[in-house]
Amino acid sequence: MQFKIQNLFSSKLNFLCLFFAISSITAIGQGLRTYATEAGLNFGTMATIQQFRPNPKGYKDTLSTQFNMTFPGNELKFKNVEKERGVFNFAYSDSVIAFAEAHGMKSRGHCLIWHSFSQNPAWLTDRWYGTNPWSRAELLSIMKTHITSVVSHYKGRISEWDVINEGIGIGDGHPNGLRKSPWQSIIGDDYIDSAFVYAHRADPTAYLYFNEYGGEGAIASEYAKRDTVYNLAKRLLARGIPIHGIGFEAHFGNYVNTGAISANMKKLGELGLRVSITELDMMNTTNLPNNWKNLMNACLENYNCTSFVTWGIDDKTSWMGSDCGCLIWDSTFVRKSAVYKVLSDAMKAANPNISAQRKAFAAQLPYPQTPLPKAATPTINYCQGETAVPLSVVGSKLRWYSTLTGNVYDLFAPTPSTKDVGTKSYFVSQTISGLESQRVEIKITVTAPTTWYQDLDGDGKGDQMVKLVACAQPTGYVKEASTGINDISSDNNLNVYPLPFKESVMIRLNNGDNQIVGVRILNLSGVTVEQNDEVNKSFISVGAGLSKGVYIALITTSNKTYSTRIVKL
Ligand code: 9MR
Repeated sequence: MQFKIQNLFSSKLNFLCLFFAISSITAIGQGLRTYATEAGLNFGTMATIQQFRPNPKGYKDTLSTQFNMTFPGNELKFKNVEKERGVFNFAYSDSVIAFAEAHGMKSRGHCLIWHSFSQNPAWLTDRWYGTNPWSRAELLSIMKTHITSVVSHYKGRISEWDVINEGIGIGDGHPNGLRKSPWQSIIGDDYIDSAFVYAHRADPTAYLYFNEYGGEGAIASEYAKRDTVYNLAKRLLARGIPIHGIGFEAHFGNYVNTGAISANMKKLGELGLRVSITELDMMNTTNLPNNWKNLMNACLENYNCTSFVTWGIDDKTSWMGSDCGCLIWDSTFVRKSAVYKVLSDAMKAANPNISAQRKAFAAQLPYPQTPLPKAATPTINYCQGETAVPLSVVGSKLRWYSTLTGNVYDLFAPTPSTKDVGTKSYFVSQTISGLESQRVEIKITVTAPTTWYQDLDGDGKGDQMVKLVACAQPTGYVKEASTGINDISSDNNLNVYPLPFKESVMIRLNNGDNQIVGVRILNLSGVTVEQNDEVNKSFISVGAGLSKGVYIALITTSNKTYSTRIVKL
């Protein structure tokens, strides 16, 4: 060691190198980066190609001494990374990620799926609309390839991904507030589920985010959007989707209600979610440094606020233009002392208990490694035909998300035997508040006796989400009749016993026009035991031998009123 030190001082040049190395270590020691690291916070910024490549005014030094997280702002967007279908270009993003790694910084991945027409390649958008649009299966497969390739390329290296960017469209008329983007319109609402599942599979160590602007809760007129994001996250979590965080873009104006933002962070934390401020810029930074202070404090007081990221370092390359004065460094790359000071002071004063909590929380592995929220218990009942709804597999249970109620039901825990291995249709149904019901046919590939998968892309191999096809039976709602399925009535010639519902369920099919078109008895694995598909009848029956005896279900209909009788022979 002594030898090395002597050698180091042996020339003026080496002495200067050491001097700069020491001063840069000193800068780290006193900069925002250090205070953030002490608070367990990722303090980050995206690196613009315009600044990063030419490296003006020591841009890279500022990046590595003041921030502990950086990533490419634009070059991981679909348009740039997969300009040609299936051909990926990571040239620029690799250089930024390598820079981050060389300087012990973390990275974000921005962004996988975005609706923006101009930010997607022409080969993709050419068939978003028009006479020959992508089919659901095609677009899912494109999405799967894209997400899998990009996330896998950085497996273990990018700590958090914006999986869906700006997927809310308040005013688009979607009942759950989703943006009616081509992704949503062609694939369906479950494009979000699938995107998260694909990303999680490609890198189970990465934290996956839904990134949104205007969902922060900064101003009252955006509370509806804030709540929409919250409700979506809650539903995704309830059905086992691996979502780990919400991105608050935070492109703010002069007024920011940081108290409301903090409350929103807390609420999301109660769902187990992280919050990252992902694209922060604020108008009038020079004159209103307290907006920064208050926002930083909102983050620091919530242990689940794990990243605080600005959308660039300096005003010159800000997407808002230099007149906005939106960032911490001005357009001549001089740091704005007031805002720099309030940020440093806030981080230095961070509550050590919360910082410790944040560090522990941030170290948790992304679920599903951790337990998921418990789902409600289902009631399997009868069917009147409905459109397909998303299902997922949680453990060995089939979990169904009802689009009518927004509820989640764990339907059954099938234990298929070895002979069931292969792709097979199962039927499930759910009564909604006694009036309406949904029924779906699901094709499930059973690869092992206790493992159920969905074949999402038609490649014959199981995926995690369950594929749904439209109900094969006539659809339509019919109000439940005066007598319900559990009603037991007597028949002159027969003894009447309850159907052992614990082991079976009867389904009445109808065409919504006072005609029964089928009746069947299913066991609780959803497998039809017996069925009768006679059409246009006002009286129909089906019998089934179950372990407790032979049962016959009789249904008569008149003027859209159904009578159901269950008899045991
Ligand atoms: O700042 C980004 C700008 O350079 C790009 O031209 C533009 C389109 O890719 O995206 C800007 O960043 C956006 C981000 O990706 C998503 N949220 C809004 C940001 C500002 O428009």
